Amino acid sequence: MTAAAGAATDDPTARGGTGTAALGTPAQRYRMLRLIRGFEELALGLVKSGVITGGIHPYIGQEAVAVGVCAALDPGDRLTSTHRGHGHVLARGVDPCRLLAELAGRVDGLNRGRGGSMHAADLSLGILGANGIVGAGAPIAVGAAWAARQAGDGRVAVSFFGDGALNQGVLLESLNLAAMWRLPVVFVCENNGYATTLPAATAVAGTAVGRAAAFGIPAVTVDGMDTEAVRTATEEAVARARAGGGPGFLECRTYRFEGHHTMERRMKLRYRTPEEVADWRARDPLPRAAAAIGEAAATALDVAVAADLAEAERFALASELPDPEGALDYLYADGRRPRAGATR
Ligand SMILES: Cc1ncc(C[n+]2csc(CCOP(=O)(O)OP(=O)(O)O)c2C)c(N)n1
Ligand SMILES: [Mg+2]
Repeated sequence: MTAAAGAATDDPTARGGTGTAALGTPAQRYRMLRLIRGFEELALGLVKSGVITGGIHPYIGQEAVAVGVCAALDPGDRLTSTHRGHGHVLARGVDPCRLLAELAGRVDGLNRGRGGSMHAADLSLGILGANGIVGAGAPIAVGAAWAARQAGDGRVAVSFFGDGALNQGVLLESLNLAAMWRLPVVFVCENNGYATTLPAATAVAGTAVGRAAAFGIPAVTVDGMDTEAVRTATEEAVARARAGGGPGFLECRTYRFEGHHTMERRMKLRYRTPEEVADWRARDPLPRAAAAIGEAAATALDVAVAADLAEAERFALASELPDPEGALDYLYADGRRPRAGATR
């Protein structure tokens, strides 16, 4: 990473957005797993120190899903993300400098510091947005898949969502339309067992894959702690969708090692046993991916990632906070400003 950091710029593409992440080799995939893990650890520290305000939903533990899915995509493909979306957008190629600046609300952030943790978007990378509304990315991905079909451009859309979205009506509507119109969309359910503190076991009647099967959509359950298993399953679904075979559905069984969000520690919630957390930590996707490339290669990549993250922190902290006078800028795509008083 070499770009000069810190100068306030009105050009959100001044840094990053240069292309989707290279995830073609096991080493590249390990590097991305490590980058996401390290990014989240860095962000957790910056929440604690007050640099990032408002909290975040850490993706730690679920990295294999983002990396496995994004490794199976082409540069023109599109995706929609969730409230727990840092891993998705990094795996797609977003520059960690600009994502960290976004989390810290800085002018050089991916979205000029106006989106924050839950609304990262980069159309140049096909990222149609993280989303604070559970399930709300699914119809957007279906729309993107329909647009691709109309254009005949062979693009596929991916919709990431959690087990909490399985009971949202909009997800079922999205599955139905995608199946009826045989749209090139892959639904990726990250089943981490909980929606906030609510166990999926007590909230989801039937199963995740059963919902897809009810609409005639081919669905598989995958070990979401295994990057290669996720990648292989995604490749199959993507190939079928691209060839006109319609939508696919993956349930990736995974786990978040941290709390639902960064406020959770202070709330002293007890909805998971230490044994359960330890069992899942023993299935951490990083050591498995490191073993595949060897210790020396993994250590070298750890060092390279640490340098990238140090640069990201420097970049984010050097960037300025936006001028409050401009709070209403960029609300409309055509550059209009809302009339005075319109926000009251
Ligand atoms: C429509 C809607 N309902 C409720 C919420 C509040 N909420 C935020 S995250 C969350 C849990 C989501 O669980 P899941 O989809 O399993 O994702 P995870 O947090 O486990 O990654 C809820 C209920 C919301 N953001 N949107
Ligand atoms: Mg969940």
